[in-house]
Amino acid sequence: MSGHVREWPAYRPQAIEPKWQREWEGRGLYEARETPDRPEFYCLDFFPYPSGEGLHVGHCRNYIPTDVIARFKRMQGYNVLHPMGWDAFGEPTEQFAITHGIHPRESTDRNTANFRRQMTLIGCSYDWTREIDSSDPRFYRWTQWFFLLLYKSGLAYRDTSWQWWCPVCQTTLSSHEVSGGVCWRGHSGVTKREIPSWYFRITKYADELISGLDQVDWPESIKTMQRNWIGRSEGYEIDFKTEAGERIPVFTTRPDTVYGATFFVLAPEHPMVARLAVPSQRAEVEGYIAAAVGKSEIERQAETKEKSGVFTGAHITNPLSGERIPVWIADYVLPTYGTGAVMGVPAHDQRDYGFARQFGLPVKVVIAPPIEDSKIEDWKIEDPKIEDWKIEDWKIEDWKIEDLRLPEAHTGPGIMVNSGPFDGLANEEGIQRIGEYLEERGVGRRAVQYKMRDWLISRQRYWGTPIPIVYCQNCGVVPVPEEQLPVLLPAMADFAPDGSGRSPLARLPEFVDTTCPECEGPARRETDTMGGFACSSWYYLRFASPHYDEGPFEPEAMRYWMPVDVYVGGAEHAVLHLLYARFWTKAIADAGLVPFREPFARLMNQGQLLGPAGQRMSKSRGNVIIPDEMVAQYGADALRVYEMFMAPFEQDVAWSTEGINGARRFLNRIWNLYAEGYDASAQFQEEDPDLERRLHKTIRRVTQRIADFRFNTMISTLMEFANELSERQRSGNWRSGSFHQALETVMLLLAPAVPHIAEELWQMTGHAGSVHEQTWPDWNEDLARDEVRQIPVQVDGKVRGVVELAVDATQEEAEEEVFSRGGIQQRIAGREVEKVFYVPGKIFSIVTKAGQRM
Ligand code: ANZ
Ligand code: ZN
Repeated sequence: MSGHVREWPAYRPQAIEPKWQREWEGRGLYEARETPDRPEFYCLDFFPYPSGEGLHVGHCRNYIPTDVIARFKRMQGYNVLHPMGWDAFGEPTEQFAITHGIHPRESTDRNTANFRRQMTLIGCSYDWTREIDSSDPRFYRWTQWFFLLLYKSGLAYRDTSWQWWCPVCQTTLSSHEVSGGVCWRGHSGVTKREIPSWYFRITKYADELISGLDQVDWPESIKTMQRNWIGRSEGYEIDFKTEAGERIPVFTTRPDTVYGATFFVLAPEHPMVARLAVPSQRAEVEGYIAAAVGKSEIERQAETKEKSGVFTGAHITNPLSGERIPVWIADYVLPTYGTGAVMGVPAHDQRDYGFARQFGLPVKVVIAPPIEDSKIEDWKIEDPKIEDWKIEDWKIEDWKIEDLRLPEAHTGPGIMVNSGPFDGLANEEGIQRIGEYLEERGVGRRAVQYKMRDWLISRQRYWGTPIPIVYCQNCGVVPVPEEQLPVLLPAMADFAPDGSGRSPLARLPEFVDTTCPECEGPARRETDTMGGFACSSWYYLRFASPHYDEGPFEPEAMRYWMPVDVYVGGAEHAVLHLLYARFWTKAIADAGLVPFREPFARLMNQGQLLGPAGQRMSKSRGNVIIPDEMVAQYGADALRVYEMFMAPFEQDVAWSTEGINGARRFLNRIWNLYAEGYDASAQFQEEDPDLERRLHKTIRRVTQRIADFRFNTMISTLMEFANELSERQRSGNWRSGSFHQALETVMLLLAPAVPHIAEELWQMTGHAGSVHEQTWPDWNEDLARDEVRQIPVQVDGKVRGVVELAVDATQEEAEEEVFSRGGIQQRIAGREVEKVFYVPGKIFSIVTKAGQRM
């Protein structure tokens, strides 16, 4: 083809990419500026722990899309803050250092250098002048400062009680970091130990941590996990009375079942246990307690396991029914929830049911299921009256479980029976009425309970932020004065824990022995360090003014940049980091230091990238693919295209070599388009209105799709348009002003996604400056408007609605449009969709599983 402006070499990303990376870095293109003439945009990745293995292509699914957004926003005229730093303090780093026999300082520096190199390699546009490292004294000085702030605000306190202890990590852990007896690092066998520890009072913010979720644009699944984690329960405390006249309150969410309590259970740790147990039972009770405290909460609460327990020999009186019921001790009742005591209602609570079964205790039905409830059949009450039951028929006080053959507790709604003056009420109403009644009689009150516990921050480990506290014989607990910060982490060659349960720092007298800041007498330093989640709870604030040394952040910079506009990372951080950071922000806001209460306005979680065979990428499976190799073979831009195109952003997907090959072919096609079709000197006479319309639609779609995190369809839009252009080139239909204009614009549209090839083309086609400093193209609404058609939608063969679709809508776009319609969703009504057909321009058809059977 003619029209060459100059000799075009072949597309060789390996030559182009490092050249531009050096050039951009040298020109400070990505340094975040705070100028009043532009709006700001803060685009942040989760704080990575710089592991020794470096990045694999799975991590790139996080860093590439955020890079695209940062570049896109810059071109849209924003001052963009897109920083990177290292979550270098904490357990993973220390463990790596111990296994590899190097000091964590050295491994951290080595690993962060490697991460930085790899991130540059894939074209990330971070502002490296703002790089931070949480293990750097210039950073952790402020982590300590925040500890003191929490301390002064009454949000940090020391407590000695049973803590989770991981025998492998050799440290105490927060209850948040333990699940099913396994610690967050994957070690099983977590037990409990009594070690004095520091806690952060996150429970003070429980309600706001729930309500604040309504103000942020986060995935619903993460919000739900946080709500469940906080676990707010509304209920009542009801006072039962011992023979000696002492009150023991229970916490219940079901006051409507109070007449159904047939026994009473105390947690083994309950303070009343010792006083209640009658002498003949005492030995058995003590034996039971000793066994119970060693078990994990999970073991104790498992619904399946056989219940264990022991009778105290004592009885207690139900304040409403006046019944005397036996008091038991059982480990399924936890000391840390509610009041540590429950009323056992076996007919309506599954755990109580299991307990009653186990020990032959009576079961008393007080909520009768609606007659149409199929369960009634299963109950097999051999009583003809059941057919047309009336409330009177349910006077079954003395029914034993043998008679009733209740196969399980009836936990659903129903009508109250056997409940004195409340008989006949719907149980939901009963909750209200019994609540009022309890309050009137002064034997109960409203109560709210949370599952979430305070956050234990002490770690008996070396590699962390030293807790800035001193213990003095005269003055007690003394915070280290601000001007003495940082309390430096001393160098230590042998920093492995020694099994004593104390921090390795306790072995250094020169660290431990100090003088009291208040009385100047002899004092000892706290030797525990803070868990790594302390650093990640505030690091995002530091990026706004990373070199500021009069405080953790410069107030002006804080107001300018925060909150984070988009925050991107893996879904595994749903509760720990993302909850802790919200808590710190609220505490900092209450101290009057920041004007916002939620740190992350929008959150997105990328899907996992699995190995080629669909398994998790891991060193042990040997299926880890690293970007270095892919970049060497295909180029960073091809890797970027493939990572975005492989699947919707949030979806898990397996790696495919064919896929990255395809991405590379796409870039070759783009390159050739310019090599053969770009003519800067020609004067074009002709117009191509059809191409112009397509161009403006492409601009609109690419713009909207980046903003919506639909990177895969953003790429396919670019591919379709490139095909369109190639098509015209092949048919010789390309010497128009419209074609030329399209080529000019496509370079800009490509720039965020494939920054290197876009820059090279920009330069090859004789433009000045960097393509990344250009303004993002606008579309003309008249030209971009889709020609639409009314398409009937069938569900299981019947037309159930009509949607408006662009004539050139793809199957994917059509599905998106159809399934977002409430009316269609109603028609499907929860049935599983089996197949979907779209006959372009004619009909959209949905076949459901149930529909197929019909
Ligand atoms: C009587 C009852 C009857 C209950 C019934 C439930 C159903 P959530 O929703 O999780 O807050 N409970 C209270 N304190 C406990 C503790 N320390 N250890 C174990 N269980 C405890 O659960 C509240 C219910 O959990 C409470 O309501 C109590 O059992 C139990 F048909 O009281 B319920
Ligand atoms: Zn002192």
